[in-house]
Amino acid sequence: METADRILSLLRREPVVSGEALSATLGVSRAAVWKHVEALRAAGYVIEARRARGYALTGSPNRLLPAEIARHLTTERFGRRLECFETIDSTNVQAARLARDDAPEGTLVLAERQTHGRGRLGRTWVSPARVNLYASFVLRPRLSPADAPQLALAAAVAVARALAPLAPGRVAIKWPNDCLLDGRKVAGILTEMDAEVDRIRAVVLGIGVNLNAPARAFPVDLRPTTTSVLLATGTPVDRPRFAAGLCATLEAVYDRVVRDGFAVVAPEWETYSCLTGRRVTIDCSGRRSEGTVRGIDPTGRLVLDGTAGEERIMAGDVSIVNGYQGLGTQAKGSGT
Ligand code: BT5
Repeated sequence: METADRILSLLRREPVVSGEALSATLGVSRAAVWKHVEALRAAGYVIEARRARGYALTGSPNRLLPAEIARHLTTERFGRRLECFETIDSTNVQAARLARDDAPEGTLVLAERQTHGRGRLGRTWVSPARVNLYASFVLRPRLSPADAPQLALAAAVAVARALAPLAPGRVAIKWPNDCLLDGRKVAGILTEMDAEVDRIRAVVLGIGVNLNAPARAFPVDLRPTTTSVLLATGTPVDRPRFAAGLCATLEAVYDRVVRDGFAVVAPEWETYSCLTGRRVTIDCSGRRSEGTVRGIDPTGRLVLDGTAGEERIMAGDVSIVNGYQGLGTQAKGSGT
């Protein structure tokens, strides 16, 4: 552990710690302690100097700093190896680089801001600085490449589980893997795969969640269909705690899906689905289907009562015929 991290953990144990005690415990000079305290303050920690008594930690930054995330981490693998960037092109691009360099499963890349945040099919993910979560995980599932889309569906369940306690009963999943809050998009998922014909080398699972973004952070044309947790609930999210919580829900859901298949989380997925029973149109690479959504099958395909009978659809963009407003789900609690 670095000296600054050790200072933080000592300050967390006692209301006030003297400079002398810090210097003796850490085996560094008082001047060095002071220098580290100054650096921690610059990083956003509120450390008060109490005259004749010492230092008191009275506030932590709402920033994606490794030490802040590690404090809340309860996982075995997910987030244990962690890279945090102030600015990056795309966390998915960096995670893919790490994957090629043999990064272990669960390796996590986070950034405070993305200059080229990516959505699916070449679309853009708006990534304002220091307010949201931009996360990419390296996964090495023992699944056939054909089953990889199930990972994105599973990730949507993990994101919904992480969000549900912040806005109970208001979080929904829109197939395949958008997360909505009060019917507006709050999170998106992008999976990218490096595979041979019959074997996955790595999957990069990218997750963007709008946590504390104000409305002005989004382009005007996106505002009617977009939200953040802060915008929807009025309560700011503790971002490092949320990041660690997402690692936990993801590890739990992912391990089950890889072991037993998507079918085991499909019922939970359904409790969040805002599409079941709705009339939709689905655009699947230029091919359009229309019908009423019946649900999801055990492999993650959307089951549609279409004009020409039942259809099972693997991927596509869904539009709800009567619009998004008033979309609810059957999920009432945290979904755990
Ligand atoms: C997605 O694409 O929803 C996947 C987004 C994945 C983003 C994460 S962030 C961390 C990691 N690194 C990356 O570079 N990407 C991943 P798609 O379903 O194609 O939705 C994209 C569309 O959502 C855009 O065309 C906009 O209409 C809308 N959009 C863009 N930014 C948004 C935002 N911040 N919040 C809500 N909607 C947004």
